[in-house]
Amino acid sequence: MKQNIKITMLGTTGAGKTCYILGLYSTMQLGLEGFSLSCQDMDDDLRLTEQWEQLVFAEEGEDRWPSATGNEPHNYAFDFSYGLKPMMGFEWLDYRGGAMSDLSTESDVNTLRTHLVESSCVFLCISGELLKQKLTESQLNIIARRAGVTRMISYLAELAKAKQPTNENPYPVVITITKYDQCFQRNKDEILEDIKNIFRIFFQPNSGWLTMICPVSLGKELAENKNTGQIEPKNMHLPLVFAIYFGYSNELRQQENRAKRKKDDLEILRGGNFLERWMNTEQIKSLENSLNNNQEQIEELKKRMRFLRQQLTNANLYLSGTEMQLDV
Ligand SMILES: Nc1nc2c(ncn2[C@@H]2O[C@H](COP(=O)(O)OP(=O)(O)OP(=O)(O)O)[C@@H](O)[C@H]2O)c(=O)[nH]1
Ligand SMILES: [Mg+2]
Repeated sequence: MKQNIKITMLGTTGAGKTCYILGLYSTMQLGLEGFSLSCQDMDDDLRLTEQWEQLVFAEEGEDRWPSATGNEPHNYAFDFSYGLKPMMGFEWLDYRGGAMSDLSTESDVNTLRTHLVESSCVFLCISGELLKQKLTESQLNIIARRAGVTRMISYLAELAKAKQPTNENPYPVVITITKYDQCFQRNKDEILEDIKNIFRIFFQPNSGWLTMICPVSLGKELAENKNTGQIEPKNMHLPLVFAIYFGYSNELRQQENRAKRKKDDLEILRGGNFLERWMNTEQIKSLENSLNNNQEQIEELKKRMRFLRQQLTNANLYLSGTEMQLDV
């Protein structure tokens, strides 16, 4: 079994992290466009299902919502599948947003930092509640602080040191606008402009961040009344599809490097004189087989990436600030 990739969502307390993972799991548990999600640990399934049912079926009122996450973070491990065939495993940390602005003497702060530095993709969570109106320059600053963007940037600076993103080898980030029902009445392009101004750092030339801006919501009726509105999740799967796409993209790069090394080795072995070639027959054969194997895996990865990419054709994607589309 392949190793799980890790995904971290950064966001302050109340930004909607726990609700996001609940919404993501429950919409994908039954399958969405052929994709599905299952927990690697059955107890996690119970834990998530219970909270979800509370949200959807329990009596209306404040109690339907999960409580704020305590200082014991919970690590979930999921399998992302297509037609029930596992495509990739990933780990998700549900932690209290307060940990983002605590000293590193708190134990959950270190759990979060370790998870983040090992992550293949980061989701930054900003609540639609903060984007209800067009923001002036001075409001932008206040909102950025309220959304914890300054802390996010410190965390990402640490990540950038570990990953060294470049335009050739960019690092994927999803800015998820949670509770989008709260700002739904606004013009989307205007919201995108506000987001780019709040998260300016990701939209700089040559910065090497590949950013997707993605609105998500647990239901549009929540805009009217969050305690009685119907739960009807929107777009929850898209950030995950993006993260899995880049999980594959990393794997593809590794496979391509391996194939290249094998090709070089083969060339040297085949370049020998008759006697040398005869002596290396076995080695040449085994390298050829292993190269074929690599090439099959490369084709399979590309196929999966093309497939995931189809889900993202309407997504708002930017490489170092320039709007772009994915290609394989
Ligand atoms: N209108 C609306 N409200 C939402 C939505 N999702 C979450 N909320 C509200 O936001 C509150 C906080 O969400 P949580 O997911 O608990 O926030 P969190 O980021 O996990 O917070 P901590 O655990 O304290 O870090 C919920 O209790 C809901 O009241 C949504 O899609 N729409
Ligand atoms: Mg929480």
